[in-house]
Amino acid sequence: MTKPGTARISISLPPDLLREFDSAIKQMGLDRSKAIQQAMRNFISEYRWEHSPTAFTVGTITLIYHHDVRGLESELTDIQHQYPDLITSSTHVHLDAVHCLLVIVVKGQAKAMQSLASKLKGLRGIKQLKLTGLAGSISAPTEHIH
Ligand code: NI
Repeated sequence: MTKPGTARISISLPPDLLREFDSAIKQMGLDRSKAIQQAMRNFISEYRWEHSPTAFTVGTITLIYHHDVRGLESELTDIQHQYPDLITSSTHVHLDAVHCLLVIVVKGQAKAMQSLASKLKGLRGIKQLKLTGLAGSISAPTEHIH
């Protein structure tokens, strides 16, 4: 899509909500159109993420763990090796003497991401884990075949 064009809409909403919205987007440096577009994309993305487990999506799994828990690092690696097509890259940051941050970038089906995240979450020594999926941001690979 090179020139998407523009559609104009008119909406009704409570004045208080509009005031809060305008105040928030002003702090973010966004105009109403840009802010509503982002909000709509997030809304759609969230819906698809929850209702289309087979949808093609991108996301990240971010976790903080204790690196000195025996066997944990090798279990983390073993589990990631079960998802070679899903994982595109990962970054490891040594946070302090005992904590590590691992960010895994994933691309594929939502249900595969959820499966990977839940396997990692179950390991002893994981302090926090967050899966963020951004459904609808990109096309599934098969759609690129003409
Ligand atoms: Ni580390």
